[in-house]
Parts: sequence; structure tokens; C-alpha cells
Amino acid sequence: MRPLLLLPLVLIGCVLPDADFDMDGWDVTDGDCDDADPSIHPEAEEVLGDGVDQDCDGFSPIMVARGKEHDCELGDGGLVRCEGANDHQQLDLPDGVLEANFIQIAAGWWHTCGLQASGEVLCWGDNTYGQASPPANVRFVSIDADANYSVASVERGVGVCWGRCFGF
Ligand SMILES: [Ca+2]
Ligand SMILES: [Ca+2]
Repeated sequence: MRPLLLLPLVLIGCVLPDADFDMDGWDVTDGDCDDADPSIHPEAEEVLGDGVDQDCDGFSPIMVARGKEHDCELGDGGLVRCEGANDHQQLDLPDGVLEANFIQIAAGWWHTCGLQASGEVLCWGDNTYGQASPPANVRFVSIDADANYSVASVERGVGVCWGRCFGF
């Protein structure tokens, strides 16, 4: 008896474009980009580094940097995408680096930095304390940022800070 009961439901589902097949509360007209997987829909929690776009925004980040009012995501292809407040241009990557090959990102309150595969650090956003002005001609291996400062390592245990550093 069960197949006979299910068949009409399946047929109805095929006919209605706004059917929610995975029953996650979102259908394709709401922006569900995988209506066969209930863990994937707009507003789903993004799992970093798995190559799957859980929140259906067209981007599968490997790293997220959160500022006070902005977020930047680093995608697997090395692209950085930022959203949120832009009152200090903290979303605006320097001209000509949109295709840059970033391997790490970090955000302070109102600025953002990215480490490129080459070891070069680029920063953008609020530069009141010089926090968006990394030392020139230095190759780094990792970066971090917070508040009004940025830090980067040139090798294990050896750090450089710029901005309002307090004790670094
Ligand atoms: Ca769905
Ligand atoms: Ca993901």
C-alpha cells in the first residue's frame, strides 16, 4: 500500500516549483541551492574549508575574518570577498588585487589584511594608527589583526606589529 500513497505526493512535488523537497524550510524560489540536502540553504551555517557552499551565496570560504561591523571571507581560489560596513573602506581591496592569491586574511575593528602566497601582506581600511600600512619588502608566513593593529610572523615566533600595538 505504501507506494500507492507516496506516488501522488511525489507527483505533486514535481508539479509545484516551490516544493521544499528536503524539508529544510527553503525551496528553490527562496534561494535553496541544494534542495536535496537540508543542511544547505540561505542562512545555513557555513562550514569552512569543505568546498561546499552551505549558505547558497555563491562562495565557499576556507577562512572568515570578522571586524567590528564587517566580515571578509577567503575562498578556496584565493579570492577575498568582504561585506558589511564600509565607512573606513574596510571592504575595498586595493585596486588590481581582486584576483590576488591570498592564503590568509585577518580583520581588526575597521581594517582588513590579507597575506598573499608570495608572502606579501596587503591591508586596507582604517589607517589612523598605521594599522593598514604593513612594512614594505618583508615576506611573511602568517598574519593576524585586532582592534587597531596588525601582526605578522616572518618565521616561527618572530612577529612584527604595526598600528596601535601596545606591548608587541
Ligand atoms: Ca529545501
Ligand atoms: Ca562550506
